[in-house]
Amino acid sequence: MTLAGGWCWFDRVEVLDRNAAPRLVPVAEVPGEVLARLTAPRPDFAGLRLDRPRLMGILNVTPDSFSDGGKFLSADHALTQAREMAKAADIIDIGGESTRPGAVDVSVEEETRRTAPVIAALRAGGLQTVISIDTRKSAVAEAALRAGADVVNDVSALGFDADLGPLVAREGVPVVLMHAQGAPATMQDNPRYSDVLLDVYDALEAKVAAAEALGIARSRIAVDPGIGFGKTAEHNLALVRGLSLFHGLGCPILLGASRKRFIGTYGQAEAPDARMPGSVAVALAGAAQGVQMVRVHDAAETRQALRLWWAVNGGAA
Ligand code: HH2
Repeated sequence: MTLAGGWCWFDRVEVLDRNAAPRLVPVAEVPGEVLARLTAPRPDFAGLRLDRPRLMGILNVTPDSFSDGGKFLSADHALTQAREMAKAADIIDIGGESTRPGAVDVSVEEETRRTAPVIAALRAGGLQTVISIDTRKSAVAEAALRAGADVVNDVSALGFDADLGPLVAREGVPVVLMHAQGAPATMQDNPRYSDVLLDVYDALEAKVAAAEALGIARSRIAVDPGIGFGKTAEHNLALVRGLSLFHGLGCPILLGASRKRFIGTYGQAEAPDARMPGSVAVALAGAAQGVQMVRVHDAAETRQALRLWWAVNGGAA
């Protein structure tokens, strides 16, 4: 069977149960509706076909992001970086508020001032790459959409600002719903799960249902396990290992592991900008499980790695 109409296949399914050991069963034993969710080709996302892994390049227009904070705060630097990234990325994700552990909140005015003019300038300059706005706030998202953004990427999965879901529904734009446990300021204080993979799955399932109830079509929703958002290094590793489970939600999956702390932990790379190789390794691990989109700082390097991974595995040209 083909996984999500993509480039991976399977002939068995692992059944996970909170109260029993995992067991492998042949596809013939899998209920029809579960199999349909796992196999159905995903609709295009923001006009992108999901028949191969897509790259989302990160552009943080912030003074304090954990990895690229302060580097692209001036409009000139942001524009240069976005144009450079567009050579390798399918989507450019623009954010004006750091959500790193312990980050402080930014006002709507400041976040809008950082992001909307950059998006407008990119569009005025003729850039056609899909742009997502990385925000939890409806006013910031609205200004970004007016300026030419195509996608809303919300690390709170529409849980922070009650007006953001209705805005997404009204505008008919695609949205990324990311799982997070707790608010950025405190989320790394002793995060706990009974079973991290199943807890995140169930939480995302509820978020997708809530979004649908607001009138957001499932075909416009992508899900993201939220690496590093209220998770220990072990939690992150368990989520990356079990990524293919999330295909059961019937939505495209986005994975954002780039340069995060667990890459430093397992990769023995203290400085965030020394974590590119480990980030590429995790992006390839995602591609191997059929993850349709990976969010990265190092777009050119990840693109090269994905091209080779694709060619070696016999992917279509
Ligand atoms: N991670 C960050 C921000 N936005 N969005 C999605 N969908 N998935 C993620 O994993 C994700 C995200 C945090 O990383 P970064 O933007 O590099 O840092 P900061 O929040 O410090 O700006």
